[in-house]
Amino acid sequence: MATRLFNSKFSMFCEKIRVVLSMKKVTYDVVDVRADERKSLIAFSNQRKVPTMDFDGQCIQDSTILAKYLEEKHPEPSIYPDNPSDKGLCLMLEDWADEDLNGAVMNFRRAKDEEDVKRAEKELAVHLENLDLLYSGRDYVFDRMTLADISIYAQLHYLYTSLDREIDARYTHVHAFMERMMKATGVASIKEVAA
Ligand SMILES: N[C@@H](CCC(=O)N[C@@H](CS)C(=O)NCC(=O)O)C(=O)O
Repeated sequence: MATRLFNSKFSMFCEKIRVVLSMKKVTYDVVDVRADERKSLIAFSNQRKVPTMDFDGQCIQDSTILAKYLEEKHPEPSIYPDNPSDKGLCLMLEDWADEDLNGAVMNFRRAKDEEDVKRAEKELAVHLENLDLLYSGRDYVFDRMTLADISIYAQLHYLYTSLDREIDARYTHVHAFMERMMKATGVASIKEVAA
């Protein structure tokens, strides 16, 4: 019996969960889904998406559900703020990062020509401007690192690890945030992913 993460190294949603697992010091085995073209993942879970986890035979899928499950199983340190109202905001930001910010980042992957790239840059710039304001004068969204920061970091990090792109230097607070997150997650270079 074991805890297993069906993992794809460069998936932003897998990175999000790997950071949560590391924060909570959960030990687990990694199944690289690219090694067998997802055959063992499909055999275990009947679907193709990662992150998927195996908790002694119990299958749990989706990074948001996994984060909640891990928090229940391993409450310390918490990935959510203590205050219920802040927790609501944290969950909204997690959802925003997973959906809206992810959409803006993935536009680069889907881009077919220079026009598409220009449109993607414009859309991402709106989010980066907002994030730069959000992280001005504070290290994290709340008083310590929470799932809001982890979710935002995982999406932005994908620009470097998988799209060979950089965040414009004018977003100084976003850059400082990325540096903090790299330090906290043990990532030595921005092109590396959290193990
Ligand atoms: N909402 C899901 C998104 C997961 C997701 O989109 N995973 C991608 C990799 S980043 C995947 O496995 N895609 C394979 C497929 O859809 O066949 C989550 O939070 O876990």
